[in-house]
Amino acid sequence: MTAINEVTDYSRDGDVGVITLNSPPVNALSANVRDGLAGGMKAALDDAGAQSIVLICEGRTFIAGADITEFGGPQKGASLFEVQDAIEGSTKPVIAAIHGTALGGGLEVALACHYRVAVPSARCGLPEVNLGLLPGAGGTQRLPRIVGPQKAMEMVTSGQHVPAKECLAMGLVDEIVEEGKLRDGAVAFARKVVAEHRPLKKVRESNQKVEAARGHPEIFADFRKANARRFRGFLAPEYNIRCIEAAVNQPFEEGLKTERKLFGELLTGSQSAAQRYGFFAERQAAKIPDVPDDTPVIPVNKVGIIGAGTMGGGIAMNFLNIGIPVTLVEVKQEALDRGLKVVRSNYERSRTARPEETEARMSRLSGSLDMNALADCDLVIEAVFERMDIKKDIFSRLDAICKPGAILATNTSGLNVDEIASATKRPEAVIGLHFFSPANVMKLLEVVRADRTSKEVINTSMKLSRKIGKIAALVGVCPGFVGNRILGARQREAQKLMFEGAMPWDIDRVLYDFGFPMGPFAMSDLAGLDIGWVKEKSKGETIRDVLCEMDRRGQKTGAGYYDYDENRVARPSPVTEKVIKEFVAKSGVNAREITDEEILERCLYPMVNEGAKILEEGKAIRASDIDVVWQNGYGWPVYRGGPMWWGEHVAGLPKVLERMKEWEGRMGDTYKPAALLERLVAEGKGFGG
Ligand code: T1G
Repeated sequence: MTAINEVTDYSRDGDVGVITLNSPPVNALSANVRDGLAGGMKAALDDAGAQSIVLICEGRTFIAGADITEFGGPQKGASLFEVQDAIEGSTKPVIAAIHGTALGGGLEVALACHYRVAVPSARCGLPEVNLGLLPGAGGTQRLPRIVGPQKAMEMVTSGQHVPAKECLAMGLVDEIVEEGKLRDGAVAFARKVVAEHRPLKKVRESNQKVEAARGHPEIFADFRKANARRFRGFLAPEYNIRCIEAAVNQPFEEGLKTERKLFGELLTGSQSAAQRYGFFAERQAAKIPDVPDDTPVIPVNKVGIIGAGTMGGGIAMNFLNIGIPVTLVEVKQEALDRGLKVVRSNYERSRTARPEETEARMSRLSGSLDMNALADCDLVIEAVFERMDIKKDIFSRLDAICKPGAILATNTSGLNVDEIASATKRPEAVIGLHFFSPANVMKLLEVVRADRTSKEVINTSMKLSRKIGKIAALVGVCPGFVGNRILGARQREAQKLMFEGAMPWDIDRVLYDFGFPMGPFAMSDLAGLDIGWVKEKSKGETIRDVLCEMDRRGQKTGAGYYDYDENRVARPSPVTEKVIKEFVAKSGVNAREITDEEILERCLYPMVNEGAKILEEGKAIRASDIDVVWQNGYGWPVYRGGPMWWGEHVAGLPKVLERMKEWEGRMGDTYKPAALLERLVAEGKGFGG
């Protein structure tokens, strides 16, 4: 065995040369790995005893892409194109041996090889679109030549990781070898290629599938139309489609040039910068500075949930999905029956669970009217009404019932977890696990650390959240935690702007065009304007009161802020406009013209400011955690990074501060700039330091 460099070695297995990469954690195509590949190819081609070459990786996965940390930095080492040309131009067959995930540049390296083999558990994909990019090393030109333009478009615009079995069916891999025996399987396959004199298959030369699509521009038009809603606001999906079009309409080398040009445009754009930031922010959020990764984890093999309502049922599904039995506790039989029935219908409606899986999961779900049924649970999650007295009563009873070492969690969306913990003699076991509705779908989990929560309970909760497929962010105890607290700042401004002359549909349009899935007023109409509204007590004190008194309670009554047609399509309402104008006039406020720019600034800058307050109070570890919360729980468009990233890199903190001060002067200390914001601007720094 020859060490090519610190991450690559070359060895021979009989008459097969083997290039082995070993660059943890995911063999990303760093300069070292590229140099290793170039050196390994040279060694194999110079090795007269090697008749074929296998490229394989140590560790958890085959190459999982270009090294994202190198983007934007100076180009070092061999270029990826040189490496690919050496592989594709090799006079000896080169076989990629795939395990784990061959992604992005990793799959592009494999596509430059003459053959690919994989173990059954392997997956392949070109997920660059999730980073606001496109496959920039020939992937958009080689993939459609193997799987056809339609499938290629689906893969590069979804970023899906395609299982090996499907890759074999599509011709993306040539053979599935035995799990755990990848090297042997690949070497045997390489020998077969030589023994059967199989050609040095260059994907770039297989034009049949792209030529067949030539003269059928409807393929692309239909695809764009079918996905317009999903791609709204994103640049990368469209750029990916253009590259596949180039693969169909241009010769390979020309297509490569188109790909490189479009790749360069995306790489230097703000959308990709935001999405790359998001990639690392998600992984950073899992790291708690004072809770080392090796802090003991409490085994969670049985979960109890109190409250079988919408949240309780959705939460239960997360654990049932990963094989953990759940007991749902309710106070009344019909509420329990209803809760269990909803879980079953959720599974039956969902496309993710096959009937036998639904039965398996439902068999792990039990119900009880007796909280004592939770005595041997490792984790109990309370998901009942947001009333402190009810929660404290439940926690004091759980304290008496649950075994030592059990985690007692509350799903409150903003109540004081320290106070809830004070109802027990084991506050170190109490934590907030704030799921978002629908809890079996929404990715975000706010893990709320109370003053006395132990590090074991925190580490267990963070690790468990990953197991149930959630993106967790650790937050501190304060009203509304991180997500709802910042939402409060935006909602407050939206209401105030309406009071100053802006119409709800103008405010919604500005936020929708910014990239939010829906504006605050359309959201209120969807949820129902009468949440928390009491008819008997209503005195028309707010615009919402007046609308509710007029039975305009939202989509469910066909009218709220908007009017809705029979297909629930919203239209600005002359009735609401009249209500607002009369209300504003009656309150003596001089309504004024408000520009879209002011609406955007007024809705978003206070969010940045509130985020800064959260950071200075230590209620979030880092600004990127706040962005992870807003991207995964509140619809902040990922191509805009998050309120903190956007505030710093797009709006600019000096501008945010200037406006906050201007508004403080004009409208009072609700707009008082956070001390952290003042300091960072004074020091010319950002939230990342
Ligand atoms: N570059 C640099 N670091 C990476 C990386 C990458 N491509 N992928 C993962 N990491 C780090 C990650 O930050 C974390 O670090 C550790 O590896 C484990 O990751 C030219 C332009 C492979 C499915 O988009 O999807 O190729 O936090 O926690 O859950 O066309 O990582 O431990 O310090 O996510 O097991 C295209 C990105 C790049 C794949 C593994 N490739 N990675 O998931 O572990 S662009 C991707 C993933 C490109 C070319 C273009 C996942 C994974 P740390 P992890 P995991």
